[in-house]
Amino acid sequence: MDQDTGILPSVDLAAEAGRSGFYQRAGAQHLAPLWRVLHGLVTDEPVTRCVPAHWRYAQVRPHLMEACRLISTEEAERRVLVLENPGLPGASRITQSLFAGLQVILPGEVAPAHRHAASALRFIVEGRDAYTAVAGEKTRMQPGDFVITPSMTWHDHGNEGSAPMVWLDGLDMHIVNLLGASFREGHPGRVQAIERPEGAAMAEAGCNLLPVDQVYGSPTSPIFNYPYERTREALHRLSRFRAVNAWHGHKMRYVNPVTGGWAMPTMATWMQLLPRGFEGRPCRATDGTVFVVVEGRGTSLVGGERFDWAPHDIFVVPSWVPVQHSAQDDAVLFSYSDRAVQEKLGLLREEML
Ligand code: 1HN
Repeated sequence: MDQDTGILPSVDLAAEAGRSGFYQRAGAQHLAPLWRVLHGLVTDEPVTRCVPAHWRYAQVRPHLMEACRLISTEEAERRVLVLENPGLPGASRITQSLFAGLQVILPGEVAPAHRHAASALRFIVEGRDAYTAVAGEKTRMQPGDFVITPSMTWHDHGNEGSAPMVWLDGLDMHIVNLLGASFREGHPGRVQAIERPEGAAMAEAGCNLLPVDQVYGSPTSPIFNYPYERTREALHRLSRFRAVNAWHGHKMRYVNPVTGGWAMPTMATWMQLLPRGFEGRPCRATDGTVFVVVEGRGTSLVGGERFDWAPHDIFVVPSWVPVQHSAQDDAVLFSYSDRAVQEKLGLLREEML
């Protein structure tokens, strides 16, 4: 098979010249021969141009700070540097299906309110006390927090702290766009009205209790900030009594407390603790996955590549590429992928090697 065209091996290439007139005449009627593209459309195994990649935060950060000197949040709407997969330049993709970017907001700045069909996750990298407001409620964000903006909810951000705030934005707009389902609206005001006290969502749904008179219609978790303080404590407590998983260390998934399913309908999210000296076994899965290093140092072998990572680094494991983690210190990794979609469609495959 020709890797680029997907032409079938059974097709006689010498005979193809004699068919070119037919291809032209059929093409004029917007008809094309499947046998020239079939194996590129339906591949034996996952084929993606997405490659393993690693962004060292020490090398990324100066560019974020330079962007702050060059453009305001007002002008940019969102001051984000896109993490472009090197195999997919210009596509605003970190995996085949997902977006990742690093957003920076300076003290006193506001990122104006808007809403869109794409869902977003924020994973806080550095800084303290910037807020995001989602559907009428504010939450202040701290490093390691996992924050959700559900589809079509108004959201604006502001930095009321004293230092630049940086977070990773993960979005599913490529999935939304694939389906032709994109909508976006700017808010008539610069920021939305705040209608609920800070902490309301956590009180309603974050304590293993749900109000008896609440009806849940959204496929997204009602918790929109999963604070690192609580996540970290859960992982460390778990690690004291529970056997370590040979592939993942101590790995937990973020759940929607209403359904027990993923916190978001499209993007699956996890946090894992790799105890000091952990030497993981390799595994692979069909969901290309983005990792953010929260704490500690370690190494991940991704296909043939070796990534030696440190706090705030980001790396990506493409679909079906084996990955194997090891940790020098107690290390904590956040990750997200399109697994929530793949599971719903019955497409997910995973191999523990
Ligand atoms: C967006 O709305 C945000 O709201 C961040 O902070 C990144 C990347 C692409 C499209 C929309 C935000 C985004 C985005």
